[in-house]
Amino acid sequence: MITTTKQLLVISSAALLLSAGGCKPKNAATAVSSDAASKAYVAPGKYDEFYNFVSGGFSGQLSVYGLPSGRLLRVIPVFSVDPEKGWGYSEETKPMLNTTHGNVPWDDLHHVELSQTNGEIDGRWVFVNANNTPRVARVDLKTFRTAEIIELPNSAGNHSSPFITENTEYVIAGTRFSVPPDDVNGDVPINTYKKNFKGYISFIGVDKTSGKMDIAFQIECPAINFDLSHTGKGPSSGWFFFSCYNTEQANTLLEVNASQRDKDFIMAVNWKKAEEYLKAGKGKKIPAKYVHNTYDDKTHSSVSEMKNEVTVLSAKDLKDICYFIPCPKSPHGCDVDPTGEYIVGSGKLAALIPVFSFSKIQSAIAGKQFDGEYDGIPVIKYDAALYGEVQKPGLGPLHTEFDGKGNAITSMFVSSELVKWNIKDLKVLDRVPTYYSVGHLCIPGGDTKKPNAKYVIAYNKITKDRYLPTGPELAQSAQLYDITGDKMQLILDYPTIGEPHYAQAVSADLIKGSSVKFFKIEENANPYATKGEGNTKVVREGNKVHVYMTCIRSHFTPDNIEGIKVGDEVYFHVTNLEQDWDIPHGFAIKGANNAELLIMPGETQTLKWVAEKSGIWPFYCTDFCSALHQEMQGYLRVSPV
Ligand code: CUK
Ligand code: CUA
Repeated sequence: MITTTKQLLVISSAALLLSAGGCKPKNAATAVSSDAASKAYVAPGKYDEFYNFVSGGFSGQLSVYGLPSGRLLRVIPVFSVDPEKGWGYSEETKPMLNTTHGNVPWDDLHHVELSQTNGEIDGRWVFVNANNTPRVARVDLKTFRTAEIIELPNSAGNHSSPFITENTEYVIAGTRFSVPPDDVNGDVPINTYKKNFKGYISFIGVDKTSGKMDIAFQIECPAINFDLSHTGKGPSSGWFFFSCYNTEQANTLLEVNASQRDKDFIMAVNWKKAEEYLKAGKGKKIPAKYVHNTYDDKTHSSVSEMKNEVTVLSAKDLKDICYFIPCPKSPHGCDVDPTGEYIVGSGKLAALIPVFSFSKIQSAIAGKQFDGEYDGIPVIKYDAALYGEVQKPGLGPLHTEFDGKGNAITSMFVSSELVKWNIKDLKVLDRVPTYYSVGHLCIPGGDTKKPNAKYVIAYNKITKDRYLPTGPELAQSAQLYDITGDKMQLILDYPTIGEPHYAQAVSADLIKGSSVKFFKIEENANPYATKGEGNTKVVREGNKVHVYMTCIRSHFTPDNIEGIKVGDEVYFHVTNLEQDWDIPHGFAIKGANNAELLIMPGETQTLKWVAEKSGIWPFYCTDFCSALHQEMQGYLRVSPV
């Protein structure tokens, strides 16, 4: 969540005022289940039941945990370089981080969304967003690697993403900052915000078979900040819901400006209707530059492509694709229940949780129960859309997930707790403390049609005294609760990598069977692949020297390289000849300032290295691969020109 210190002050003073809600945290002992250890215990050699994909926040990475053990299984670099995976250093992986701003090897990853078929997780891909330089990535769950990254034009800050439709037709992304569109000169006074700034929503089409993304179209909306979103399902299929803040359209968000209004909005988007308008030719092509990067598992390399235009629909001109619904005080989470009928808005500064009804929204639209328009977009009357309010749920409601048994669980940032409530009668059923200040929460499948409600996991913003001290900062923390009974029971704490915003979990059975164990060497289509030690060679082209090298337990071929001159650019094209699971080799050379390679079995990766000084330069394998790993080394000689 994005909260300034000032806002926090406002929230905590609200907390003091509102603390009559009876949500004082119980002490930890009562929250911990008496048989917690056995519930979280996965015996050595046994597999976990769930994969948990957890946002790494400002680490730019995605981490993968096993549940219920809380074991860290893997960290997947997405918007970051990562020495442990050799990601972003090789010539093959570098282009993945290209943008219109050059190579951007960092970002702030917030949300995680698993691909779905018929509204259920299908275990094929996981989509994640970059909040800073607006991008969406697709991670392939066969390889657990980033397969694709697409930049979003007309956007700045990509918080409200990636949220997907029931059959992964689209990944949807709303801009956090409204900005002047890319095709106009953006050099305008900031206080002309209302006039010159716009809020764009991107609809990224996803190919059913390959998963390949491209921007299908964008909807141009008034200058507003999109925060979070969720797709409709069942009756609300074809719709999308966004939380929006700053409906004051203030260009400075000091709270005097941004919290003037009693209510901000949820924006309901009829994307099926938008598709019809597109087909009818109502879209306008506008110039917009964005970069699209794809990694290919056959060439083991990535390509960057520059795109130049995007098709835009205007919400204002078309009138009936977007509707605003008032939602109390700075809505954050915007969550749709498994039936698709109920839409839960969570106003961070509100002392209640409004639940909207999709069928009421439809009747309100049909009967034009509007409270006028906001920048050309109809505003549905609050009461006309409202199903009801959860009263005094706790303080600082942020996000809601569903158990599939008619209940919702909402995270309360200010009162540090998870609150379970019934969707039909809106009564609070249970509450448990979190340690501390929970942000997102996750139930496996908890935002789909079919939740698998065995656990809920709280992702906390503050750790404080939960772990052994590690200096001024502690790892952020996740907490696992058993929710099979009426009462939620804490069973495990586990640290996370970076800030865990959203996370999703899925039954391991959906993924583990199709995991790639190695790449077939005969299918390796990297132009620099060497498919046998007999084919290794050193080729000079001017001052570029290509070393076609192989590695296999436990040697490099060639391992003595001469004939390199000062000033040469040396490209080590290293092919790992192993055809066995979990036998990567590494490659590093003394003084390499762009780090190392890590080459998976059957793969080729290239390290560029400039020979700056004459002398002898040792190289070696960085990944312990056999009893003779230490012997896996070689020398390169550089001579004066
Ligand atoms: S956000 Cu972090 S707690 Cu970026 Cu989804 Cu709500
Ligand atoms: Cu190869 Cu160590």
